[in-house]
Amino acid sequence: MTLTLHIVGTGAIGSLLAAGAERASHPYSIYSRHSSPDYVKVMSDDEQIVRVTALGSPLPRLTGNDVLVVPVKAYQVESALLQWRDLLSERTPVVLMHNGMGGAELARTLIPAQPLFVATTSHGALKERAELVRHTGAGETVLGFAPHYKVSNAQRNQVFDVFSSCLPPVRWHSNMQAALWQKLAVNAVINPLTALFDIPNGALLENRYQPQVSALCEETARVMTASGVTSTAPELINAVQEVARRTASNFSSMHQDVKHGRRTEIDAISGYIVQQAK
Ligand code: KPL
Repeated sequence: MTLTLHIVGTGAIGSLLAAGAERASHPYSIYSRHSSPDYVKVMSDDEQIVRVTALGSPLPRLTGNDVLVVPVKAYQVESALLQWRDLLSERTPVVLMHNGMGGAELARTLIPAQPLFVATTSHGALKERAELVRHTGAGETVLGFAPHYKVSNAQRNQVFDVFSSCLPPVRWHSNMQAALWQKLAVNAVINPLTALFDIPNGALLENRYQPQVSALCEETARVMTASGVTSTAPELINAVQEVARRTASNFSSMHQDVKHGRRTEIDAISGYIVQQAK
């Protein structure tokens, strides 16, 4: 059975997912934070445009034939879950997709009975204007159960199939805690440094930034290892350099947030590491 995809918000990744669903003719809805319908154009790297229409309120009631994906900023996860929790059946799977940590812990208190997954993607997407998202680079999506959650194989396969149709390629990860820490470590270096120095991701490969890159990786590897996910500074430096190379001309999401005077995800990224260290 194919699950209908429901996407919260018209952020860059949510819009990319909707465009993928539109292209694959996969049943989906995307919901705008505004009360009236909205539209977003998503431009792929070959300049093809897919237009998706985002629905406003009232939000629908979901069943076990639906999946709710929450690709919002870390600090918006709580309000999104509060907005949707009374509309979910106990069989509706929920997939969290945000930078930084803390979402799964929050979900455990707000929607404890829900089948819960987490996903990260290295596809690059940039919201250039309210109604225009650009797919800036192909990547892959990593999907798994949220830490301490486990659901049936049938449901796992259904959620996997949705992502395989809409945001491929998808890799199933049996230890998302490790995958999320890995992504967190990369974000904790690239995001704040690119925002502070006002540079694209690729500039971080220059020699002059290596002292900060090494110091952050050293510190993060120690906290990561103490939290039960063994890592070393050289491993993290390699991971950071690989992402910086692959997304060289992109501006990180935190660079964009600072540039546009928006709230950043620093608390869920660097703040989480500091909190774990304590
Ligand atoms: O996830 C990102 C972000 O900008 O938030 C990276 C991986 C750094 C790519 O820009």
